[in-house]
Amino acid sequence: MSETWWRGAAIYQVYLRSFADGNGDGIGDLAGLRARLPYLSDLGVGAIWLNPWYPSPMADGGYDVADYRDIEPSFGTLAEAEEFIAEAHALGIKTITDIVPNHGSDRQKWFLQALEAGPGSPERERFHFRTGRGESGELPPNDWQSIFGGPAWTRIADGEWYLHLFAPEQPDFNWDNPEVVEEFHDVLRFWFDRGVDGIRIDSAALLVKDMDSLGGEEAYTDLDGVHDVYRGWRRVAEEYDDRILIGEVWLPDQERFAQYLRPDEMHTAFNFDFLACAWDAVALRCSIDLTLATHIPLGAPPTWVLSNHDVTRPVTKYGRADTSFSHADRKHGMPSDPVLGERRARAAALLAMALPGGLYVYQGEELGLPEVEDIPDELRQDPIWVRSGRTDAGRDGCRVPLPWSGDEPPFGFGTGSTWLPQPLEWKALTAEAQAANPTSMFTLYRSGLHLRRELLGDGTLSWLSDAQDEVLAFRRDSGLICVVNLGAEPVALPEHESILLASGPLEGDLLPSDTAVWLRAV
Ligand code: TEU
Ligand code: CA
Repeated sequence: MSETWWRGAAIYQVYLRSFADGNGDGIGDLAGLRARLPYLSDLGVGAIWLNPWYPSPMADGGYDVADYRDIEPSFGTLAEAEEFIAEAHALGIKTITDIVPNHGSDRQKWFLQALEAGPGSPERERFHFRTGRGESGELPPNDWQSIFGGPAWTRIADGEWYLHLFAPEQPDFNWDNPEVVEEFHDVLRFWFDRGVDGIRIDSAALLVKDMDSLGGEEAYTDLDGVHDVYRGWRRVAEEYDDRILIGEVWLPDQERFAQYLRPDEMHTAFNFDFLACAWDAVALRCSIDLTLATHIPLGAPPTWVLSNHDVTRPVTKYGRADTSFSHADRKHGMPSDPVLGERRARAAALLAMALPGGLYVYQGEELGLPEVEDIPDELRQDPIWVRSGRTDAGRDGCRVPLPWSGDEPPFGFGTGSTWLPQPLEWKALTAEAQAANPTSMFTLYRSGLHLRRELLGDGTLSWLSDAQDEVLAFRRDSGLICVVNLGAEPVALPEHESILLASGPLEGDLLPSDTAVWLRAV
């Protein structure tokens, strides 16, 4: 693949602890992933992005990193990670790993040293330690709130407080400290030296803080200094051939978002606007146009994300009366029609796959897994569940171990019971059952991803429908036409030479409601 492999790639997201278990302890691992590489190759993905695979106490599913230069023992060893990278390369699949720069684990060596070294020490300067307010410092230094709920400050034994934008087990690094900057350059080189092709940058718009600010997002989101960090990272990436930086940049303002894609910063970033958008033709058209207008002038490929490990599974989301998504309201418990949800999720998949640029597929999306909403309370692991005062069920429901084969749990995931329970109904959704079924979600994804390699990916589109239509129709550079009917009534297909793929059955020459089709133009 060329230097621009990533511009149109389909990147498959592996949440390792729920992908496949190689040693029977109920936790996914590198052995399980390596054994399933042929599955990913057959599915037709160009790259694999793995959520954090480093040693971690798992207070936030691995986003609390205890050692940036090693592998979590329950996942395997560094040697196995290197073998995995080589095996993926042999299949033409790139590897992307996740770097978490905003915060480390409270068990990470620097934080332990900071606790030991005491107030005023250079070790504490690598974090945000402060004295508290009130007569004896019993009140936090300011009123900033954690993104997971509750105060963003925790007090330690000697009376100082430290800042954590997420859980208390995730102390924030001080990005004004040159040692922090240097350390992460070195971590990037560590993984690039081991053959990693790309880095996904966690919570990329945070990092730099204005400690004098009263709080709210503007105190720690998208401050100007953060761009210096990524300019430095880009220079490191360019010491190597063909390595990329992918930002997790949640910013509603597209102009601010675009700043991260300047030629001396990140190569690409997730487009969450599309993910958050409701199943509505006018809204989707708006989101697509805005995305294209943001990316094309910068020369950056747009990206399309239908789901990830932080959001509600698409078949559940699209089966609800309100089909939009926001972190502020996950709509847990809102009824969802599974038939309608699957129908729309299939159409959405063909839409996202046909759009110009890069595509992200989160494990299980290709199996049409629903959100698991009835996980017993005592088994829930997401810190959001506890920190929100149990008002937000959190993200465990999209992180349940995958069903691979067989009639009962653990459905070929491994041999032992899984770390989150799998619903019995997943019998019908195993990869094995779906691979044998020509109309399954898996078969749709596999066909779509293979055709996409040939005919889609990076490039441009021209609209055939109007901005106010209930039908989205566009033509790609290769002559492929994608039509999605979001209206209630069937519509006539445009003139075409042949039908390449459809998300559901057609009614003769009519495209039914909530259905998408790929056509070869005449
Ligand atoms: O997420 C960053 C983030 O701010 C949101 O996606 C967050 O999960 C959401 O606002 C909660 O409602 C990244 C990771 O993707 C996520 O899994 C981690 O928990 C988070 O960073 C902290 O590292
Ligand atoms: Ca295991």
